[in-house]
Amino acid sequence: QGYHIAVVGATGAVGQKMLETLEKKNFPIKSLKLLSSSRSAGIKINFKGEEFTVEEATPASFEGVQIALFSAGGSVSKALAHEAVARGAVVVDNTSAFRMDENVPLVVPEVNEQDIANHNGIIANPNCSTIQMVAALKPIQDKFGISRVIVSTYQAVSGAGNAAAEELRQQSQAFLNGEELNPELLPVKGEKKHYPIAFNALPQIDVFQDNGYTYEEMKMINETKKIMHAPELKVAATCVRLPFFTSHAESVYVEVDGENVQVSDVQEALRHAPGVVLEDDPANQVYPTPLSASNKSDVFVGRIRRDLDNPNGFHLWVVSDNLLKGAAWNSVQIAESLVNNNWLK
Ligand code: 11C
Repeated sequence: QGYHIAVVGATGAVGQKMLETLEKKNFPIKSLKLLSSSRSAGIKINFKGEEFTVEEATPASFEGVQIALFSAGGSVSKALAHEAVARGAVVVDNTSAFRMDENVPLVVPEVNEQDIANHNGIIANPNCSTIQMVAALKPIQDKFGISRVIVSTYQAVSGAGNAAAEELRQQSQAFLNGEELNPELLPVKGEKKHYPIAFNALPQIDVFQDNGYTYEEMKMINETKKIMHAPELKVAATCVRLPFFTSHAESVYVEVDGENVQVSDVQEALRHAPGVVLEDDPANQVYPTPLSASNKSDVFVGRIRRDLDNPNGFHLWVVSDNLLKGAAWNSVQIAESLVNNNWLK
């Protein structure tokens, strides 16, 4: 009973969470291959009490694999995803390699699960900051229609990988000891300049595009329109990295089409939405934070209030674990949907 599964990028921040999630959700597995770049090959990983040795991913690794969960960076996906598909696997890709490809569904199951049915072997998992925002926007779109979204993010360092988390750890200790910080990685590995993340805020996630937006901001803009099937939706984003480890938080401003929509209507729409938990009680200081959302699968929403100038405008605070709903859990949900709907083909 179960499926032949491969996890590509098994030693990375998201790969580790994918394994934890497969185990926790008891995904039906007949065989498991843990794959990576040659750099991490040979590392031993425990899964359900059994020791697995990570192997270097090659085209031949995918013989007999039914579902391959990729999270080893865009270049690995570009090199190997089609090889996996050619050998009969369905790929759930957690990188940006194929997200905007019109032949590749880009899926958050609570929003557009049905798009999975049209896959051609690859299904893309969106960017973490996009996933949590569209999960919160979808119930509002369904009930009232939406025309404009403006988001500012407060993103955890784990979004940039284990090495970025380590950089925050080391710099925090150095800062408190009054030592030099020596930033080497953030905001972007490979960029000319680096800035300290400890006790700081960096308004750059990923590289700048010609229009002045960063790639992270453009991902939020373009992916949101694709997932929500709303090419005309107006979206603007400012993405900021902050010095905490897990969960992204977002201040989301949304304009609804419906007339006379009340805060309680928006709360009601979100209260019953799949994968969303409403934590919105200012009188009792109830709202989500990155720490309260960490290690949980859901998207948490609070601080819902009407704009003071535009009666159709609402402000929301949206928080979710970037490595779980933002990556590993969303990928495993897609795999579950493939299996449960008989969409493996
Ligand atoms: C970050 N959102 O926090 C990014 C990480 O396209 O899947 C996820 C990158 C991606 O740095």
